Amino acid sequence: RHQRGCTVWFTGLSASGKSTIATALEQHLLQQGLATYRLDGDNVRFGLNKDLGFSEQDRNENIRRIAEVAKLFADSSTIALTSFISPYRVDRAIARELHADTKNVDEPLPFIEVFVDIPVEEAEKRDPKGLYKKARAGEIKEFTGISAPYEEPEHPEIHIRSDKVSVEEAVVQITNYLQDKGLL
Ligand code: GGZ
Repeated sequence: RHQRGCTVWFTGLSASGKSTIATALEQHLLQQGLATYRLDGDNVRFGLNKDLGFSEQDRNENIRRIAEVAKLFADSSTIALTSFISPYRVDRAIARELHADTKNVDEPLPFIEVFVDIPVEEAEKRDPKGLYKKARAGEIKEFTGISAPYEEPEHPEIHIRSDKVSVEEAVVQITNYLQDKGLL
């Protein structure tokens, strides 16, 4: 049977574990022989979106472009995994609507929002890159969770408490969901 594409959209604070979970999920899917592609800061913010910073407007455009690219991957029957903070509800709604829109593709593409939920205090304790520390010191402006908003998803398809479950458990939670929906 031919693989169906979809977009698994991770959202959460810096240091919430989005990229770690997305990478583990990618490994799992590749081992199953499934086509998958991960979009994250390293391959998008330094390339396609290198003209964008972290103002509200730039984040809107960052997310819009990522959603368009993820949709193309999904349309090519690939499982697209996106791992960006995507702090604004309206931007995630636009990404979702884009996947439902069939103007430029044959059929609606499934969009699965995964909220990687961690209290900001826990993310700040982790602070693997020292960014929260810099944000507190005022060296980074408009830092999500400190001096810029993070609007929590109200109805994500999947909710992961990343300070309470292991990466492996999170991967199982997501693959169970995808299996239930006939996407694996
Ligand atoms: C939030 C920032 C900022 C500001 C640089 N606010 O932990 P990281 O380093 O590797 O992940 C963060 C990443 C966020 O980029 P996104 O493209 O995911 O953001 S958004 O979806 O809001 O457009 C962090 C780093 O970039 N970073 N400055 N001010 N994170």
